[in-house]
Amino acid sequence: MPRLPESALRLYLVFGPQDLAAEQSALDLLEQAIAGGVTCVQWRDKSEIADAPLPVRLAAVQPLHHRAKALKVPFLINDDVELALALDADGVHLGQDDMDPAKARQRLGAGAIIGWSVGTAQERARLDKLLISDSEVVDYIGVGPAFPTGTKADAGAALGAAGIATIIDGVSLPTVAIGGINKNNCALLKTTKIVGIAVVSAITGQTDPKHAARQLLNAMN
Ligand code: TZP
Ligand code: MG
Repeated sequence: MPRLPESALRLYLVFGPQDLAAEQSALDLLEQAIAGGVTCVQWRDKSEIADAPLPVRLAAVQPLHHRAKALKVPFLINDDVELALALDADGVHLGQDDMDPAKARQRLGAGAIIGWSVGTAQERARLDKLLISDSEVVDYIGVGPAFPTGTKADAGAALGAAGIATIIDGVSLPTVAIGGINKNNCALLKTTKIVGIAVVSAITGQTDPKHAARQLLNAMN
């Protein structure tokens, strides 16, 4: 039994305080996005709160986790394994420079969902090596940036659909693409084996996040 059904990776919202407009509440955004069809949520805090003590980080995210749980949408934490543990979140998403996935698996236990970012041939080789030692350590991978993005300054060069297809060729794990994905370009990724898309600004940057989520799903179908 996979910890996360592939269907939950169909439309994956990634966001944090830094992605919200001045008058936008994180809870409202989360509710709107899920109402529009978002299937998984990742809290990616790149604001000053990320450097605050655990109780402060916990207080910022607890209402969101609570609501996502009530709505039966998996809720993951970017990078911050201690926060995920304290929150009893569904799991974590780790970058290449974050905690090693094998160590995170030890900390979080067998039930936690662990996602890992893979964006280059070297990182793919690191994934293959990890899966040889333990095929169950990671549940899904995030590959990107698919297209140019203004959301992550150090995202690297856009891979395009062809670059993504090359990196995930033969990979045994479900994959989501991330980076610069919007309703106009997401269909270009249908030629690849991705099971879903992860987005920040295509939902957070829209005046109607619910409608934006619906449009993304429509464009993928
Ligand atoms: N990882 C790779 S690109 C990216 C992350 C977190 C940012 C994606 O943001 P957007 O607004 O969907 O391009
Ligand atoms: Mg990181």
